[in-house]
Amino acid sequence: MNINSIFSVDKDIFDAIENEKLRQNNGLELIASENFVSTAVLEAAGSVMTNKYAEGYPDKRYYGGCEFVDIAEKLAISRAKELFNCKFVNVQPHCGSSANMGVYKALLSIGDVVLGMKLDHGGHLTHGKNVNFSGKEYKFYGYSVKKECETIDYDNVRELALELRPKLIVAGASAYSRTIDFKKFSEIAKEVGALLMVDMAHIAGLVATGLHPSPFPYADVVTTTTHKTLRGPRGGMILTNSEEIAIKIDKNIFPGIQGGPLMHIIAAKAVSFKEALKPEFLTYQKQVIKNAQFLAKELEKGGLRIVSGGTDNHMFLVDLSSKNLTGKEVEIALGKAHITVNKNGIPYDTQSPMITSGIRIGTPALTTRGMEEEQMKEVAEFILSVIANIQDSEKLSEIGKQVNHLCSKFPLYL
Ligand code: DSN
Repeated sequence: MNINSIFSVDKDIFDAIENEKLRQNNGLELIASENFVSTAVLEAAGSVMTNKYAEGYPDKRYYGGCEFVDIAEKLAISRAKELFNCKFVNVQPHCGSSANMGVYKALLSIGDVVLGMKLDHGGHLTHGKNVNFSGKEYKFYGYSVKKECETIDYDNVRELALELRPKLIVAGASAYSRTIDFKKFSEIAKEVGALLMVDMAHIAGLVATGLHPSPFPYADVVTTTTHKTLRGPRGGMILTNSEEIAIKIDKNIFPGIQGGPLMHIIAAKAVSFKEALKPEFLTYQKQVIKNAQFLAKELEKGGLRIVSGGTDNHMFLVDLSSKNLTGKEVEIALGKAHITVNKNGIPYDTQSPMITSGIRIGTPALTTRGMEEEQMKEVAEFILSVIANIQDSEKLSEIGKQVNHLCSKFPLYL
């Protein structure tokens, strides 16, 4: 048995990991869908459970030797049920896309009509984009946000639903900073005889702590990732209160679309759910929202337009068009100053998705580091200064040093 460390086995990967650790440590991570897991979650994700095949579900496996991975999966399920107050949970989806695929396969037939949020209005690739399996296999139609206030146009959702009679309505977003009215979605779904799926991937941590209204009891089925605001390992999960739907979901995840579950990741999910059940997690999520609202205000004071005028959650979009800048160039310039964001289309964007007029900013990761409003003020100053000096490489590297200094006061994984 080779018990050598990664350092002696594979120096290239060792270096890549160390450099990634340094990058995470030294820079400001503002990607709204990213976070930093605890050492306990990291340990479970890097554990020997990666070695185990466990096709099937707890106590009903196709392999022997599953007694300990069964403990992990049962704990992940029971903790998720407690966290989200629901009856059935499947913790096996490898990611958010497989969770969504599992639901579509369980509830739809190829070619069925589905209504989801337009990607360029804040939706997700798996909510019907034509280049994605969802848009290829099902007839997805997109609902919009209103042009004047950039919030979901529920009248448009209802009109489309009445006209198209979808089998499923998908609520949930990847780039939407306002509270989503799940009750309204469910009223529309009921009116047209559709099922309602909520993809709460971005806001799962807020839902778990009651800071965003829960999709239950309104949704028939809920999907999420586990690594965003929920602060678990990368992965997906499906939740429902309907036994009939749960049975279909289980069959469609395994053996439908996946083989052996990632037991090390399921163990890490269980650890993160235990953490999320603690009172400190509520304090953390409250600070995530406070930081996002404070940062958005500071950027607004500095002359940037915030899409929809602010945020109710962990993220917001910045419209750069009045500065005659694109999301692409600002993402690159911020990167030079060790600030990581992603370019993002804004509603009714005139730029292509590879260029965009906006950037998306989220506070879950910086809040995990312990940063609060005082630091958000500095972060806003850094961002505004990068934008004001976008062509000045020397200034960008000077800001980068200030960023490193701020980060050194909030160390990660040391
Ligand atoms: N969930 C997306 C994001 O918000 O970054 C990626 O698929």
